[in-house]
Amino acid sequence: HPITAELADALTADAIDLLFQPQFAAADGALVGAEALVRWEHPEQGTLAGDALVAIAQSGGIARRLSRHIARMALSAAAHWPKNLRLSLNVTAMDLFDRTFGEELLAMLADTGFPAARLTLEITEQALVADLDRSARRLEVLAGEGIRVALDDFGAGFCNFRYLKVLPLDALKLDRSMLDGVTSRPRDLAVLRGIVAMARALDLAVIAEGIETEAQRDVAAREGCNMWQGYLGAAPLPSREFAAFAAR
Ligand code: G
Ligand code: G
Ligand code: MN
Ligand code: NA
Repeated sequence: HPITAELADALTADAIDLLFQPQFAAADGALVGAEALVRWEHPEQGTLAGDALVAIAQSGGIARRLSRHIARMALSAAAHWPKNLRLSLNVTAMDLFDRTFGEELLAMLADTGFPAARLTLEITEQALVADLDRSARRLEVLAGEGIRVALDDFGAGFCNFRYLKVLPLDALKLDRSMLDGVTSRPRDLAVLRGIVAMARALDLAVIAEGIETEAQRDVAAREGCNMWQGYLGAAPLPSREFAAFAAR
């Protein structure tokens, strides 16, 4: 497949971009960290985002290479951030099932000097379906090193509550569809309330994503979400712009 060869070339040429979307504390609006989001500016196809890139890499047998490249870029950038800021990194099922990914991640933390305690791995529900017990074991090793784990896209797609029982989770990241209607539809608000109550009972932090309006942010904060992320605060930013944003 030609595009997988192009992606391999782009990795070699260091031509893959990593953006950082700010995340804020709900209580006072303070910047608390950023999520790394990968992008590839393809000459003909335009901007390819994370999902597309991961799919191309998987079909070309270079998924491991892409994951390592992203992790290294993200940790290298985050190592220069103010010491109070956290990094969130998306990981796939393949990353979790790959025995060496965890070891390499820990080695990259050591190399870059970014502390494990300031790293959060965002895992999607979909990513776990293949083998939940194996995912749990892999994550427990990383959690033992101080890395936090957030269940991403919660409330969208395939949602299995067994994940909440067996995975070493620290946070739930609510899919933006969970926040869409909270300012206008009582049912949507009731669902948000229920999820936040459940998260509290499980001692999980809650992060609301896709926050686009002040009204949404205010509801999220009032209902007990701990953090939020979305265009209201900032779009995903190139590394230098994020550093400037963090310095303000
Ligand atoms: O901002 P964007 O449209 O790229 O994000 C879409 C989705 O792509 C994210 O929700 C996430 O699931 C995935 N994604 C983005 N960046 C990464 C990445 O660095 N690694 C992986 N595995 N997935 C990513
Ligand atoms: O991996 P995750 O699903 O958390 O990635 C966040 C996704 O949501 C990325 O695709 C990012 O570009 C996108 N995004 C971030 N903020 C907003 C927002 O306020 N509105 C919408 N519609 N999308 C957002
Ligand atoms: Mn994510
Ligand atoms: Na998400």
